[in-house]
Parts: sequence; C-alpha cells; structure tokens
Amino acid sequence: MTTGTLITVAPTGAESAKAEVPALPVTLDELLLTAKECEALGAAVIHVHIRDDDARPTLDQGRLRDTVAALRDSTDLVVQLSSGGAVTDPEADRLAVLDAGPDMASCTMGTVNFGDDVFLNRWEFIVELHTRMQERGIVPEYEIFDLGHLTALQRLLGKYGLPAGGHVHVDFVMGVPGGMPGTTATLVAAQQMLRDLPESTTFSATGIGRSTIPVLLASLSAGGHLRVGMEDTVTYAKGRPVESNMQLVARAVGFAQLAQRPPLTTAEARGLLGVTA
Ligand code: KMH
Ligand code: ZN
Repeated sequence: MTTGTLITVAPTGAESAKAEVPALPVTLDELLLTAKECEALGAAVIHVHIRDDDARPTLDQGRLRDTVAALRDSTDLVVQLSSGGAVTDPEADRLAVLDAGPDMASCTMGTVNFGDDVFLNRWEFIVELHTRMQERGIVPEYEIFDLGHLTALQRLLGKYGLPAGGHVHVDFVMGVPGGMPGTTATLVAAQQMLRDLPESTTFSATGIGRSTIPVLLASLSAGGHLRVGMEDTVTYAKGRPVESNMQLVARAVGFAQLAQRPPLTTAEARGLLGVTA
C-alpha cells in the first residue's frame, strides 16, 4: 500500500559548474545549510556528491568522512553517498566511497551513454559494490538509467542475495541523453518490470532537465517516491534558473501534499528503506 512520499534531495551532482550555476552548494557549509533547510521542508534522504576547493567534483576520502559526520551532526537526514561520482572517476575511488561509512550509497546497475560521455558500470564492479555494501551494512539505492538495468538488478539479487537491510529500493533516473526518456509511458514500463523483483520493492524517480515535472507527476500518480535537486534540475521553469534546492524540495512537497501523500519523516524513511543506523 502506498502511503507517504519519500523525498530525496540531490543538491549538487557532479555535472554542473559553479561558475554557470552559482546557487549550487559546493562547500561543506553550503551543503549543510541546504541539508538543514531541505530537511525542514520535508526531505528525508540526501544524495551527496562533494566538490574540492575549486568546486570540482572529488571523491576525496577525508572530505567524504567529514561530510558524513557533519551531516549527521546537523541533520537527521539519511545520508546517501554517490558511488557514481563523475564519469571520469576510477572504479577504485568509487568503491572507496563506502569507507566513509554512509547510511546508504548509490549503486548504478549498468553502463549508459551520458551525453557526450559514457557512465561505465561493469558487471564485476556492480557485484563488488553490492557485496561490499552487504558486508558493511550500507543500504544501496539501485540507480536505473535504462530498462535493461532492472534486468541486471534481478540477476544481481538472484545470484548474490538481498541488500543490507533486506529491502530493495530503486531510483529511476530518467531523461539523461543516452538513457531512458523521462516520460509517463517509460515510467510505467519501468514500474511493470519491478514485478520481477521482490514484492516489497519501492521506487523513486527523477527526471533530468525538462523531464523533471512530467516524471515527478507520473511517479506520484503511480505510487512512487521522488528525488529532486540541482543535480538533476537547474531550470525551474522556462527562462527561470533554479534559485535553490529548497525551491525544488518545496515544489515536490506541494505536489506530494496535493496527491494526499505527504512527505515521510526521516524516521519513516529509515523504516521504509531498512536503514538501521
Ligand atoms: N554523475 C553521474 C555520472 C550516482 O550518483 O550514483 C553518476 C551519478 C549517479 O550521479
Ligand atoms: Zn548522483
């Protein structure tokens, strides 16, 4: 039964440049302020990419640990580190993200063309991420950029077992140039494929760029959850740059309330996702 809406905020990402998107939170202070304000509005999970002193994406271990600790000190949000990083990050660095001890980490279920780049996720790498997370009690969010990634997830769970926490949660990342389109028809097709996964499997969805609102509405009406944030959306409406992550979270909360599926609290999110920490 669908109850409330899990709202994940993805505030930074690895793709946008601070020079082009000045509202992007790139320092720890900016990230913490964003996290606190988004939590107050109704976000329960934060999907984290960090930047270096020059605002470039980094997987620096010390910074990742400091970020996890600071988010835990300042908020009750479920802390989900990106293991995807940037398309240029080596596998070893992406695996080492888990050493920072987050509640959750992303686990992308296959390779996808990513604009002019390739976001490479070899099968052996996926297995390594999944099993390391199992061993350490880190709950994965399986990132699905294309329908075949759900077939890979079915294979992964069949061969290597359920994730830490025992619950399967996937995130449909739609509208990446090279991945599945951000349309209602595709979201419904992806949801249908969840029938081959454990019955309790839940999904969030996010639409990149101009697919943001169609995907948000489709996910809510299909009983799914929401991911929003400046990782995925830098234009609020035609000709209007996003002013802050809070603006996107507030809009998602408004839609969720209209759908009579109000935001889940952080405690409810932990219960849903199987996060025990
Ligand atoms: N930045 C993308 C290449 C994730 O966080 O796990 C990968 C990404 C997915 O954002
Ligand atoms: Zn990400």
